[in-house]
Amino acid sequence: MAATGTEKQGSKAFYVTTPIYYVNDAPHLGHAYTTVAGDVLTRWHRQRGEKVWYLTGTDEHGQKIMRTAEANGVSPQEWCDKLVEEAWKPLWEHLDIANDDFIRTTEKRHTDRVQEFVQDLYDKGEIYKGGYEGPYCVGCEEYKLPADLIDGEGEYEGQKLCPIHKKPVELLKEENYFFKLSEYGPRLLEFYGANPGFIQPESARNEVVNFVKQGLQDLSISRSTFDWGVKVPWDEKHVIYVWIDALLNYATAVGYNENPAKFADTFPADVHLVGKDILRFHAIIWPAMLLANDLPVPGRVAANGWLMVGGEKMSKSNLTGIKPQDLTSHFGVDAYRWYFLRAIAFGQDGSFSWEDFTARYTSELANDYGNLASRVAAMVGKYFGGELPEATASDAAEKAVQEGLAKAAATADRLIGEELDFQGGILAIFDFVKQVNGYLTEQEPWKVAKDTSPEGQARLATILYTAADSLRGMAVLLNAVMPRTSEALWESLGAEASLGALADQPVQNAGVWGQLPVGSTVTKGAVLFPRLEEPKTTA
Ligand code: ME8
Repeated sequence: MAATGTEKQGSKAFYVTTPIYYVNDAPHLGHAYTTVAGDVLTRWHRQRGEKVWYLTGTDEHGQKIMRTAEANGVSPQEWCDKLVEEAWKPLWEHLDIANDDFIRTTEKRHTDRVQEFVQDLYDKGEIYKGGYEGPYCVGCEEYKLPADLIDGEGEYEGQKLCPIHKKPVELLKEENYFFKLSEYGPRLLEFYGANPGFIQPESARNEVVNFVKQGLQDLSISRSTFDWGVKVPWDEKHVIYVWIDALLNYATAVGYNENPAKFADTFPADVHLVGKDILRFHAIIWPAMLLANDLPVPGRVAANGWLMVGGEKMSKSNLTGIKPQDLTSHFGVDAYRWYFLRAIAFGQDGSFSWEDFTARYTSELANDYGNLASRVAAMVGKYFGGELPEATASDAAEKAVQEGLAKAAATADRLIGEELDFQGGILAIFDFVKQVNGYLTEQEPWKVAKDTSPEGQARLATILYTAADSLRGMAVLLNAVMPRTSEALWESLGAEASLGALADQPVQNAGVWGQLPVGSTVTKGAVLFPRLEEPKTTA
């Protein structure tokens, strides 16, 4: 966990969350996708000098976890402890996720506050006792509407299946407590209307609005046929429904009812990142819960699309055996962080293949970016003994590069920092990488170097300074996405000594030309993106 940048004190933090993931199994590529996106977004904002809070964690109650633990012959708590410590936290560390906190729903700081929140709603008359009978999907931990189910085939012939998990639903009949969700439809629609950016992308927003327009049903918020959960405070035969418990993590983790100053400085979230499977929980139930308890609602719920394999949503059951670590050991952690955000438009579905990753790694990272960095460092070494020369003979070609950097920086800041268009932002930066490669190809510094006249040497110095300051800009702009290689490039440019730590470079100023001081010691560091070992195929 690393907090960097110069923080503005006394202001509300830019607060970003991931879903808290079920710990019935180890994390897979889909979980890592959302978590890396949040990490890039929060690193970007930290590097703007903003105060930031990035939260992730684990969802540990409910029937799904309980059954998994039973099947493995351990208690649910033992199961969760093991998975969190041996699988979840280590992966986030491995992927350089700089989260500020990690909340587990079995922690007392969470369970006590959940009870208080639900008790408050009960005292306000927002909760009543009733009965419910309906199909339940344990995979989703959700009562389903009969109309949403699909007909089973093959081994499930004659049964009704959950459309997401493609597994039979269970018919449950229970006495439950209900939250008066149905009363919140009009307020929610008014809120969506007044805040058109609340749900992202647009298609997801329309789906939610149409769903609410059809009329909401009250929500069962307790379960009484098992006990792995937070007890309903006024009726201990019930446990609180796992989704109510889980959604509240976003409040309990930042001091709800415990640390008013922290809560005021952090809550509500500016961005809840979610997969589109859980959008309705975040865009309907969560704001309704908050409105019911007079708490502020979040700024934005942004849904990412599915990572697909063989045309199916990548899930714990159809992972085709690819773990995040299989990819990082082949491509490296930075390339991994970059690839999914680069290859897939955020909000859209996208497929993974070894072939596509290999092709993009080789052409964009190794050839375009990595080679540029090593060529420029090598030439500054060869022609100027590693001491960055001054640009005294700039002309139109240099001006175009300077403008290219300013444009890339402004575009990336808007797209990554504001619009969560990671692909667009990364592309803007890599267009600039291409531009600088084109500039060197045209300027041919290796030929200019043969001209030993003062004019020739001034041109050579100008070309190399221009390329080196461009690399300085790239290191700053790519630091949120690829912190390790950006750091390596920063070192190779000798920038630390004069400009200070890379993470302290304001990303919104990355496009200001000429920051790398003349005289910086440029060294040829390790290759940023080494040649890949034997090719791998998806088939
Ligand atoms: O839903 N493609 O947890 P979960 C993209 N505990 N993203 C994917 C994905 C895929 N194929 N598969 C998973 C839960 N994800 C609840 C959340 S929050 C209060 C409670 C990501 O372990 C995506 O972000 O099933 C999705 O919403 C999340 O993992 C679901 O994780």
